[in-house]
Amino acid sequence: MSQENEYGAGQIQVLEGLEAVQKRPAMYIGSTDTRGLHHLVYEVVDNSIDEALAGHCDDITVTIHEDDAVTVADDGRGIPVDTHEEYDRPALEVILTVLHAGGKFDNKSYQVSGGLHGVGVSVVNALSKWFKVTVKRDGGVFTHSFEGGEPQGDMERVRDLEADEETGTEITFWPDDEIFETTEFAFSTLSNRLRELAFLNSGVRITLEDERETDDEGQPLSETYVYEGGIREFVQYLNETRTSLHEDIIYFEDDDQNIQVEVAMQATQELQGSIHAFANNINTREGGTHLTGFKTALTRVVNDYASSNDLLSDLDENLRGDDIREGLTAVISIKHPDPQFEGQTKTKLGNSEVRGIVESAMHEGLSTYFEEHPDTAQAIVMKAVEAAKARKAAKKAEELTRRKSALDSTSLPGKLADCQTKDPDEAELFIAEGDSAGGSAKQARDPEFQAVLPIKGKILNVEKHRLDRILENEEIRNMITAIGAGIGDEFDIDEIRYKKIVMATDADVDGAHIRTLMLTFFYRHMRPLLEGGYVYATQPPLYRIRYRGETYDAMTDAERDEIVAEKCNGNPTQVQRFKGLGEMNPEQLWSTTMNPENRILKQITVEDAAAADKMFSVLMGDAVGPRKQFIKDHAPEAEWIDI
Ligand code: 0RA
Repeated sequence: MSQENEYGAGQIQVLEGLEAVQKRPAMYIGSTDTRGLHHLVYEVVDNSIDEALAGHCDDITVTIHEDDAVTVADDGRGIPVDTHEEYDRPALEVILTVLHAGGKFDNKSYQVSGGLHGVGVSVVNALSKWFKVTVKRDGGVFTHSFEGGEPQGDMERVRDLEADEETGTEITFWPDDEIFETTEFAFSTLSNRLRELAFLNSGVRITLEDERETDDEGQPLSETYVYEGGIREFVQYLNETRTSLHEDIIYFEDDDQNIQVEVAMQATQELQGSIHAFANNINTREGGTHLTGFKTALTRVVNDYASSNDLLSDLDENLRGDDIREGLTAVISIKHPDPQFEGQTKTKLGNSEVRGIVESAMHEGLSTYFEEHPDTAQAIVMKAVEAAKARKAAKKAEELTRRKSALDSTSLPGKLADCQTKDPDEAELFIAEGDSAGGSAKQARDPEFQAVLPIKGKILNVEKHRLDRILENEEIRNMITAIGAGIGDEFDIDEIRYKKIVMATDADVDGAHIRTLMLTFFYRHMRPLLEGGYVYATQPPLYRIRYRGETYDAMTDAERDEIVAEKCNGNPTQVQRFKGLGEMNPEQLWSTTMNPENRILKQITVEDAAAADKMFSVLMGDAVGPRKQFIKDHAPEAEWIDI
């Protein structure tokens, strides 16, 4: 067998590797929807962050180009370019064409990011129409390019590295639109994650540029995140819109058995806690051993402090964990050489040794902190005592019975027009704003699988009330009973009666407000609904245009103008403006908003819990300044709230 043939055999193996990814992309990146699309960027950025954590990189730039190609550039050591012995090809090519090859480089064993999407850059290459890489390393500048994962020619050394030039890697890829349902990147999704990464890795400078949006001088929209204070600044940021109970941010760190632990926290006056746990930069939404260790130590230290300072005299029992966590903002971040991720979405940390390590770090750190800052300790205890008292009062007022009746789904609300099917996979619940839209929707629906629940305009702002008050609200009780899966800690996603819960609200400011109130409720008390992707919003058209027996719907003024010009020769028979869902007749409501054949529903997902928490407290909380700023920053898309 000639040398050439051997090389050929190697190539086949390479292609098989990436074909597996192309055949079953979801196995490698979770999904091919917008979430999977954004994971491509995170996958590359994770590699740059690894370089930063190893102390070789402090600047990362992510650029979204006009055609939705993305460039990630870093000043790390650069992907190795020397010959890979096993393959007899440049390591760069092997890393980009062989699954998991990146991990085979022994000197990368420090790697702490990854885990959830630590599948390797080759996966990004496999899922891109084209992929280009430039590496500065070993005294030279090297380039290579790929199409559909296949190398186009050989790696080239294009020039020598200038003496003062830094090493680094620059990757540009264009996601394959035949693989992904959408290839449009969302600035807000990327900015939330990149900001989070900058908080979690203090000192790393991350810039996000969007060339699709330029300012008056033609400069791309650009944001830079760099936080010397790390997760301390994260807590500060989360609390910008909350009223804190003490000035200082409590912070400590520890390193034990090669596991790094960091905790930052600050108590606030709010009712909602905001506790976020990360392992190797991954948001462990399902919690895990680090969170358990944190909670155990928190409850113990606060109770110890309270009893030894005689602060529990009004209370005939100890403080409970959830009393102490009421209104507490905290970020726990651990870095582990071999993290085990478990749970349905692989976002639960499983390593059992971590529990004790975090618990003792937290015990030691917080006890010391309390001794040195008695005012802060006092503020935290007083807030927890207040929460405990409220809890007991609520219990006395037979909160439990009320909760029971609210949960009891044997008696469905009178206002609900239920559907015939009892199969949640098929059943849809339209929650309609106002009695007139509700009435129209009841006539318009297909009663086989569509249920309609009308609710009165503005439901209660749940951000501002404890559960006992929330359950007194009839609209909220109706939603709980109709959905049928309980609420809060007792919410059981397996019991939901509909797998599409559609917020049918008008396309105006009031509609946006009501949507936000509903979303706040779902987010705070039925979060698995959002995490499972069961919540949707209608997107009714604004205009209906008729011309020569045809009808066209337009979502925006611009779309209307386009239709009038292009479809109606500038002379439409009729242009009807829909003011609200309530004004559509049942036929119009069916054809524009409810008929699965041609309606447009927007699925609401929670990509990032910390960002969502922050957004809800900005929009629904007490602080007026930040809310105005938020709406100003996000106008005009503030009308559409994406979490
Ligand atoms: C393999 C080994 C090493 C670094 C990398 C890959 C690497 C990958 C990416 C992707 C984007 N930026 C990157 N930077 C580095 C270790 C290199 C060494 O030991 O010198």
